Amino acid sequence: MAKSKFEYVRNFETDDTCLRNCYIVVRLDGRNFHKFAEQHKFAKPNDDRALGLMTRSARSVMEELEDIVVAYGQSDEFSFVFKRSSTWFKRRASKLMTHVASQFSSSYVFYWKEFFENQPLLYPPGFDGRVVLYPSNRNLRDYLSWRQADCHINNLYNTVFWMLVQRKGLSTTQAEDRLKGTLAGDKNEILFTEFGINYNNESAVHKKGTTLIWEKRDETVIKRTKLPNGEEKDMPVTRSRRRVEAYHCDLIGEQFWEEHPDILEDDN
Ligand code: DGT
Ligand code: MG
Ligand code: MG
Ligand code: MG
Ligand code: MG
Repeated sequence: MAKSKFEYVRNFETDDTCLRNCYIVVRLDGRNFHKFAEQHKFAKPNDDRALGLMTRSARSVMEELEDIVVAYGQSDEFSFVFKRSSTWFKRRASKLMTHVASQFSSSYVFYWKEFFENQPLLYPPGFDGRVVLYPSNRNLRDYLSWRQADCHINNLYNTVFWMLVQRKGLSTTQAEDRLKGTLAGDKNEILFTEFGINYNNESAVHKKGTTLIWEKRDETVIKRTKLPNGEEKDMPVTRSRRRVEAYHCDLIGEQFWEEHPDILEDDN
């Protein structure tokens, strides 16, 4: 095809190919969700409808896009990890990030009603995205550990904070002052002695966030099958199906990675 004289403008595009052999992580975060949560009356500190919708949207990202091996979400954020050897969109950072962000955002709106039956969506939410490359399994695991530690720290803080406000009637400023300088142990102690709450028994989704991975499951369906003698018969047929499974488990220790050895590719 003949080139037009305008064709040269293509050379202004910059190369944003992600370095080979690295895990590509795309992290999305809700834009100004402090306000979004207020306006849509999210429960405090954790709204299970909101968390469910985040997870549903992340599932759609994994199912619709290629090569995402694990995703981790908490609060208004979700991280998506592309497999090391992915060549999807020639590893172009902008393509990967924008596909993730747009698929997630449209899903968030599309599935809104399934989670918020009586709460209308008041305005279109947005999500920012960033791409980070991790060259080793250790770095990638430390990245996920960092996000999960963040989930834990915030959830412990928010759980005590809202107990002090909602149950004890403290103002938000008073609750802030009360918690200033406290360590995790102090917060656990306040929860236990003042509210009879053992933090360990709080729900796993709130403490650990949500991890999505692909799993193979055998699925048996009954199928009408033609026998060699021409007769038809209902026969069970078992197929191995890949589906996205959600976990609310610890990612920091070894166990999860030992139980799911297919997520990471060997370092070398
Ligand atoms: P950004 O990300 O810089 O545009 O600003 P924000 O406001 O999204 O800040 P961020 O992402 O650091 O913090 C997340 C906000 O979302 C935080 O203010 C609390 C809110 N949020 C997230 N999940 C829940 C929830 O389940 N319940 C409530 N009440 N709020 C939530
Ligand atoms: Mg922020
Ligand atoms: Mg945010
Ligand atoms: Mg956030
Ligand atoms: Mg196109």
